[in-house]
Amino acid sequence: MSENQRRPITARRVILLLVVLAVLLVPIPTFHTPHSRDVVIDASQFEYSPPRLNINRGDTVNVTLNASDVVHGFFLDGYEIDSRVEPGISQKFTFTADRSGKFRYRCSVACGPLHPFMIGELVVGPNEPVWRASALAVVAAAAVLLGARKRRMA
Ligand SMILES: [Cu+2]
Repeated sequence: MSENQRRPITARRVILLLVVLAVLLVPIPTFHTPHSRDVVIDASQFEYSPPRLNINRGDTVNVTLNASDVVHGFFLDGYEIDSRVEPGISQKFTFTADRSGKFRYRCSVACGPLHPFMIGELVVGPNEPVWRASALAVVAAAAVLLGARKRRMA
């Protein structure tokens, strides 16, 4: 190859090189293995603490339910979990967060005038490492396709 046949360094080539370097150098995360999560929920007139739970899909959730004043209930929409808790006597139950989305938990025992407003929210989200691995795979595929197209055009 003579001097005047050398390919010019284009912005596209630099980007392709950077993408390839990113794919090679950024460590590929291991896929999320479901975890076991221990959660303590305190029920009192007329709220749950915490009012919102964020859980990764696939996780096993071990709930300890406490009541600090009167008898309360805990009904989790979408998972059909119903529990009743008396003050001083904790209730424990376990479920697998196998459905993504937002689910309300609400009191299922008439505990006072504002009982209908005793509501919390469970958010079952996707696993972030899975999304990151998928994004890296897409970037790698795009780099391969761009490289193939460049070679065809050359
Ligand atoms: Cu209630």
